[in-house]
Amino acid sequence: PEEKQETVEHIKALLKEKDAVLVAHYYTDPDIQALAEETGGCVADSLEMARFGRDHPAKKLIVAGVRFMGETAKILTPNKQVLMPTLDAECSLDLGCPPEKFSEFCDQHPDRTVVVYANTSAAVKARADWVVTSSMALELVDHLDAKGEKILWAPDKHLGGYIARETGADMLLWQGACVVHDEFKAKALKDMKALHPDAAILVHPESPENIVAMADAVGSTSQLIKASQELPNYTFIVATDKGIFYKMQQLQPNKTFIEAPTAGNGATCRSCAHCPWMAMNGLKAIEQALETGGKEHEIHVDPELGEKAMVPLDRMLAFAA
Ligand code: CIZ
Ligand code: SF4
Repeated sequence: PEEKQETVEHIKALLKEKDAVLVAHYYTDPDIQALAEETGGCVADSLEMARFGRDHPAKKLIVAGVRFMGETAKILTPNKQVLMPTLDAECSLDLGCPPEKFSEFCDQHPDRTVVVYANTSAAVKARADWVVTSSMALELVDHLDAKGEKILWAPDKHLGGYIARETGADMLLWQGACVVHDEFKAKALKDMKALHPDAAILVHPESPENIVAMADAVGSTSQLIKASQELPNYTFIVATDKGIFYKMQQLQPNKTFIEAPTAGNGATCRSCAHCPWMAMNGLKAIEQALETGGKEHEIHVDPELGEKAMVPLDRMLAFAA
């Protein structure tokens, strides 16, 4: 704990010295979220992270999250230096949607408007008409559907399926999935609910359909945090990355939050309900990124690709505004 406090103090000093600000996702380690809050940075979902990074005056952004979040920051602010605790923090949705294959898929369906989730590479975004996050995807698809547009959606099949069911839009789905959310199990969730009959179930729509079907509230990370404040329940079973408990518990200290089960027997495990790539972000890595600022930490996006990807990202931010 003493060593941790030293690291925290050192990071605080480095942030000032280097004119840097820490932007952290809700799924990162609680220590990182607390540090971002204490130093005037932000703790948010990927939409809010993008907006905050773009609008903040600091010269450097330290993005604690996974690679697409750092890339998005770089695309939106090419003149800022964007550093990440580690460049190895991937995302199974991004990995499961390689740009060449995706481009072929788009070529086969030229009549469809291409809508991609923010959890994609810069090259996939560059091929898209729209980028969305889970906090505004429903609204945007509803808007496009009302104009009579047919949609090609990538990469998350569960999120895409959820949006198609909710909006009735014609959506052709890329078959990607998140390694974390895909693991929630309906039978075990039913057993858990029987043990906590008064609990409300909160579900991120990257989860399978049978999990979404059991939810009292479905939504993005920020929407689930809001639901945890607004619903009258005192116990919540939460089907998303457990990093989110930091913010939920902070806002509602008298409520109890339980991880939704990921194994068939209802047991939970250390690595379940937590993204292995988000877990690669640590205080030491942040300290090192700030100290060296070097190539092991800096995000680069090919400028030409970045310019193309900026178009649907700007559209996203304008639509969500
Ligand atoms: O699962 C993710 O990566 C999420 C929820 C990202 C986001 O939109 O904040
Ligand atoms: Fe990607 Fe899933 Fe991790 Fe989010 S939780 S970054 S969607 S692998």
